[in-house]
Amino acid sequence: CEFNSAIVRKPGSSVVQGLRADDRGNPTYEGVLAEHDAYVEALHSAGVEVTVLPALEAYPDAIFVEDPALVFPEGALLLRPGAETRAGETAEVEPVLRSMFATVIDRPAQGFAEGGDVLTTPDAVMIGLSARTDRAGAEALVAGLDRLGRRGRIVETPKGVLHFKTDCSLLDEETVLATHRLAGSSFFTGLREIVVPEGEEPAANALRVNGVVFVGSDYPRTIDLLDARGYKVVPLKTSEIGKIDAGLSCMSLRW
Ligand code: CIR
Repeated sequence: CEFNSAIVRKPGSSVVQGLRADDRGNPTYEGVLAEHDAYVEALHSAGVEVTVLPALEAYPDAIFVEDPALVFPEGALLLRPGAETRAGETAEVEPVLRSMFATVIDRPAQGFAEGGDVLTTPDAVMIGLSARTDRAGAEALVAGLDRLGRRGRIVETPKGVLHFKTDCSLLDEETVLATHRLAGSSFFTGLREIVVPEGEEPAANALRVNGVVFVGSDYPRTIDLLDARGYKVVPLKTSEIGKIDAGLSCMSLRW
């Protein structure tokens, strides 16, 4: 949960065509831009140095930089997104990562994995199998993590859930915030679980950065709950990016 650096990508106007499981209408470009700006500002305020990459009109989902790569202080790994329209995003972020990291592990020859399916805990890097991350991709990722000296562990993303981290986030070294459908799974043994209140499931994709936790401002009961547990919550608006299935972890790569 301690980060000095982050990469984000400015939204292009094509972002309104981003992928979504249920269509609740397009987000507005101005709305996404405002939410993105506030997010970058919040990262700055949390003490993170943010590199802002230029917009990529050809890839509507490219602001979700978390998905085509995975980064750690010791190196970066290139991934192959399982969403066809997002496959080209890896090549766009690759030169940036090569300029910033001494070690960059190449994209594996086969299999799919997206960073949204990856939750780093003190014990292991958890990789959730999903419609975007298959077994071959997850296994290749475990091998790549091994080269960085990290242990990967393959788990299941609940059915019908976009990414593993759609339903959980790490609040500190001992605590995970999770939806009811994920909490109580055997995945989080050794971690304390805080369950998001029913009806506020998307709040589970929170983001702990240094001393604070970013939480969607549409989820007041989750905010109160975390507040009562002693967390310093920074509420951030996610109503527009939420229409394209995004939460707070997906808009940055952090290390
Ligand atoms: C997608 O479906 O790929 C995007 N519309 C949302 C990606 C969200 N990514 C993430 O949570 N890591």
